Amino acid sequence: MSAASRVGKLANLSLDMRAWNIRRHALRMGEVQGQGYIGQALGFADVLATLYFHATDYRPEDPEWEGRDRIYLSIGHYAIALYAALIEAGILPEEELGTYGMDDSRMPMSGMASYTPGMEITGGSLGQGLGIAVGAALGLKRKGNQAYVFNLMSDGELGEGSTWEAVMSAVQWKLDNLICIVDFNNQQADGPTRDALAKGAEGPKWEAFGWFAQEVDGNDLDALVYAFDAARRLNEPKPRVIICHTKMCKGVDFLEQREMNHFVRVEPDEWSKALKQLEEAKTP
Ligand SMILES: Cc1ncc(C[n+]2csc(CCOP(=O)(O)OP(=O)(O)O)c2C)c(N)n1
Ligand SMILES: [Mg+2]
Repeated sequence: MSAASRVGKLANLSLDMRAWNIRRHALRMGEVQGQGYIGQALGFADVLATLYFHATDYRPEDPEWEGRDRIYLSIGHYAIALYAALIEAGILPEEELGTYGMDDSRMPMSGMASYTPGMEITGGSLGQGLGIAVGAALGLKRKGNQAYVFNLMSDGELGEGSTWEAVMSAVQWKLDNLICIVDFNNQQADGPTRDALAKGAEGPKWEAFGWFAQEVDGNDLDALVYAFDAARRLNEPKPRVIICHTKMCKGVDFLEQREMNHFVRVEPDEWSKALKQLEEAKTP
């Protein structure tokens, strides 16, 4: 089944409604714990909506279907964002979000493959995901499997040497079935990425290594659709990267304005304010 027909089958919702729902699921999960990596989920929601409702093939009723496109969450701390997308995609039930971060929940704070359907790898140690994705993409090619591997990583992971080893390896193996998505939110645990080591334009670095690179506004759904289509359709034997410039906490302005929003704590009375803000921003 194509992505388009699957979306039609589930419900004919637009991508911006999907992104809005992903943000709402994430806020509701955050409220369960009073805190969490909410900023990443709000900022990355448009990318996830495009990924799950435009760019990939999967079967919600059979998450391990051999023909599925693989989505690898290298950034384990973004698990709340992925759970929100998996709920929206029909892979996880919405009722379960009330268990977020609790003992025995299938939604632990850091993503773990053995706990959660649709969580393909156990990420979290920064810089590991792309290497795993390279191995998986090579394996799929050797088996003649047409699926793509999408590796979801952060700008903080650009400071890990293992990332760049994997970047070179992917070129060596001509992995045209590998699409790396970088969430460039210009934020790390202790401050802005641009103050750490990513001073220059990102695309040319990846191109210099031999990748097909695109840089887009990661909160612009039209730009994302175009970039994902271009990445899939490119007829050249090289891996592809989409560097998505996103805004942390997008959609909730009092959270957007916080300077340090790597891990957000929200006061009990602020959750309803955040949900209300999101509601007001919803596109009719
Ligand atoms: C190898 C490794 N070093 C350090 C950490 C601790 N850590 C977890 S998230 C994080 C911030 C990394 O930057 P990024 O992923 O861009 O952060 P965000 O955009 O989510 O604020 C750090 C240092 C880790 N998980 N793995
Ligand atoms: Mg970051």
